Amino acid sequence: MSQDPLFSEEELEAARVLFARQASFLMGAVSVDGLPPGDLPEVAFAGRSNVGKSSLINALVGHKGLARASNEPGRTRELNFFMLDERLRLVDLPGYGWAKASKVEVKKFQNLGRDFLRGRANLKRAYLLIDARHGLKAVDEEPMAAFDKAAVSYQIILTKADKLKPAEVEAVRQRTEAAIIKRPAAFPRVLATSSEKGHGIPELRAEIMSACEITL
Ligand SMILES: Nc1nc2c(ncn2[C@@H]2O[C@H](COP(=O)(O)OP(=O)(O)O)[C@@H](O)[C@H]2O)c(=O)[nH]1
Ligand SMILES: [Mg+2]
Repeated sequence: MSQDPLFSEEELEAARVLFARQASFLMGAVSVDGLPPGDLPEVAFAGRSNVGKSSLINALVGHKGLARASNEPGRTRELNFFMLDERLRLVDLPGYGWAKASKVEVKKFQNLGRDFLRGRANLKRAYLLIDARHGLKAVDEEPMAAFDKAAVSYQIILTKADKLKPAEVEAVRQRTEAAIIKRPAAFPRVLATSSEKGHGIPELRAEIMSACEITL
């Protein structure tokens, strides 16, 4: 896939080293009253249920069971915090677009996500995951509007790139970049990833390291 190199070899290597360090599940929160202190930089992952949020977190830290372990029923409806190297936290936001969730439940996840975004000064960036096979859908409008409203800088990540041909991924990537051009808080660049094959993972690690202003 023809993504121009964004980071130097040194930056990619530093990010690899950082993400190879100790990663652990910290806690799940069902309301913003029970959050960890805002003393460390955080990045959050949002997207429809099944888009690949937990798999992406696992791929980033090279630890297959990390996010999966917190994936028991119920857990996917919480804010899940993962600690990396005692220096930053990865936050798995509740999935949206649940076909079977009631309206009341949907509202609850939305409120939890929204309250978190609004009040989290140490949230450095949000990543909105979109299935590369589907591209942006009407259902993704809601989180984008929430990020724009809360002025949380966010970047769109295409997931499951291995399910398409490289040229198809590139077409979706460019189409998605064109679609978000006027979004005030959206990062203009869309990154294609595959948690399965590792595509785009080194670059995403470097993006996160840079967003959190971490140096080794
Ligand atoms: N082929 C492929 N499958 C993936 C990838 N990422 C996730 N999946 C699959 O998609 C399904 C949902 O993934 P999961 O990480 O649980 O999604 P979540 O609900 O957003 O946390 C699982 O069956 C994963 O194995 C990927 O990069 N490539
Ligand atoms: Mg999950």
